Amino acid sequence: MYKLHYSPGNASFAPHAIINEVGVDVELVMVDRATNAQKSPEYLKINPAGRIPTLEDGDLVLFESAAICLHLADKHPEANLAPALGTNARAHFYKWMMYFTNTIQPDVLIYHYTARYTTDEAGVPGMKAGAHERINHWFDIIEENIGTGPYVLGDTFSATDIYLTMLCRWGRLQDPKPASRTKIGKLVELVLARPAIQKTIEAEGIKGPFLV
Ligand SMILES: N[C@@H](CCC(=O)N[C@@H](CS)C(=O)NCC(=O)O)C(=O)O
Repeated sequence: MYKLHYSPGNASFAPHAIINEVGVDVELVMVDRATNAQKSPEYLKINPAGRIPTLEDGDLVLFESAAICLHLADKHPEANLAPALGTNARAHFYKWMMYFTNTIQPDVLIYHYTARYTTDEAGVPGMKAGAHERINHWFDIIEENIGTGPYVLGDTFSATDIYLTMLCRWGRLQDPKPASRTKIGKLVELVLARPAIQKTIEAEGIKGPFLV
């Protein structure tokens, strides 16, 4: 049984959805962001970065959402959430996971938490506008480079599709919305139709349209 420290719709969403895709039991521990529980001394012992999520898997305590996703995909090969090691498909899988977590995610964080990234309050609107532009460009790159789909890796569903769907939710305030792009929109629709994803949305208590 896994223990996942989460907050609804946060970076814990992808690991949570993967756990549900795999079909194993999970104990969900809500991290109360209203009280900044992610910065409490107790939580910092398992996640020194003070961020959500953290996964406990027996003796293993893991932070960083993408790392948790990769670990879960590796641990449950029967769920086919990652292509075989050493294949070209696996290389593309790594590329997209890193692109999502390393290129898009930091700009989404800058967009949502702009004031944290500067000591110059007057520069906040400009920084936010810059992040907005870059995020749109990053999503355009996905749209133009994921091939014929319907998934990130072609006709095979993988953990990358779940991660991208989570990023589309975070980017829903963008103009245009990430999922308004043809291929991304179709992909996200397929992901959201999956029972495991619906189960995750329900378990996290996410109300209303996922992408609006
Ligand atoms: N690189 C980290 C970032 C996680 C992250 O930024 N989580 C946000 C929620 S989506 C968070 O913990 N925010 C609260 C805070 O930074 O205090 C990961 O992917 O796990």
